[in-house]
Amino acid sequence: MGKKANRPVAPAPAPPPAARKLSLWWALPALLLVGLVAGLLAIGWKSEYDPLREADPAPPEMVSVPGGTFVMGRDDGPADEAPAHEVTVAPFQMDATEVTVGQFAAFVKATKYVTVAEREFDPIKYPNAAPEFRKPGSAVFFPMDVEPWENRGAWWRYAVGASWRRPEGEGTSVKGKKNYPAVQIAWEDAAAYAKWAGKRLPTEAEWEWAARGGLARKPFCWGDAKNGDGGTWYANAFQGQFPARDAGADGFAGLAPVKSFPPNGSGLYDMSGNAWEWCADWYDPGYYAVSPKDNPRGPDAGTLGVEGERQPQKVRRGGSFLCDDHYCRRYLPGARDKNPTDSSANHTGFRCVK
Ligand SMILES: [Ca+2]
Repeated sequence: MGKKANRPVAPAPAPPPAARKLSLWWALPALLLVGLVAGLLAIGWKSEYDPLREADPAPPEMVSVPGGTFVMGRDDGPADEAPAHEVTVAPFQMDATEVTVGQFAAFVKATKYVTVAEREFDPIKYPNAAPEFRKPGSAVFFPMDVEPWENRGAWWRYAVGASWRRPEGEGTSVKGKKNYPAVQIAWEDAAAYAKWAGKRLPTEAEWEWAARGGLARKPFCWGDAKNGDGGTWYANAFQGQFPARDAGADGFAGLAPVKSFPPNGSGLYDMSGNAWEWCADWYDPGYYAVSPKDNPRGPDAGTLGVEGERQPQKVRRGGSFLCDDHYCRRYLPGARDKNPTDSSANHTGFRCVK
């Protein structure tokens, strides 16, 4: 009995081998995974934000835009272009041209996407819409003999049936225009295309850096010469008396096929004129005063009521075939414009980056 009493207490039974295996099974791979993700994030973060990193080779429809630092905006122009401020942008790739009708048609064919302009009227979203806006359609430019400053925007009409397929409304088409920029594109249409194409819309800073094509603080994407000086046309804009009659001295009254004018220093076509191009950024007229220096991505939201905005707006850049030197000079690389995300018109398209 005494022997029995002095027997050492048996150790607690070991956990079954299966349980021990299970705990080791997740612990080691989990640690490795955490380490791997942290490492990849660190590399990705560094490469995305390093302006000196070499640009990746571009696919055929895109060009590589190197990173760099430039002066964005100006102090002697419209209030929303001030203050001039230094911005650094990392390298990226940009579509050499505005997204064409042919490219947009491929997207629609693949996805059955319906653009904002083609959608049935939504009385819940737009309870106060006037009767004429209650059919699918979009804004179309109609020439008229008015003094533009006293009749701002009077030349825009809502055309029933206008869409990227029928840019000027019922009875018009894009037949034979595969190489024209796709227009009547709302911001959300552009964003949907970009996502499908594995791309994204450019930030406003990327857009302006690319538009300047390596030229520092020049008024135009191509330098100092005025459009048409010496008979050389650099951009598809408006000649003649705006908005009554586009004389088309640059060869086009209205849109032009992409690549109809020479590229800028970055190898990009139509960064000035032809069609407005949507950017990723929300619009805030005071953003330049608070913009970070490195890779600015715009404010968190669009402003309301600052300039009479009833909806938050996204930035668009580059001007269009309707720009001229008297009324709309916004075909300059630093000029800004904006519109609500659901708005479209026959002078507004886009291009993508990645
Ligand atoms: Ca023109």
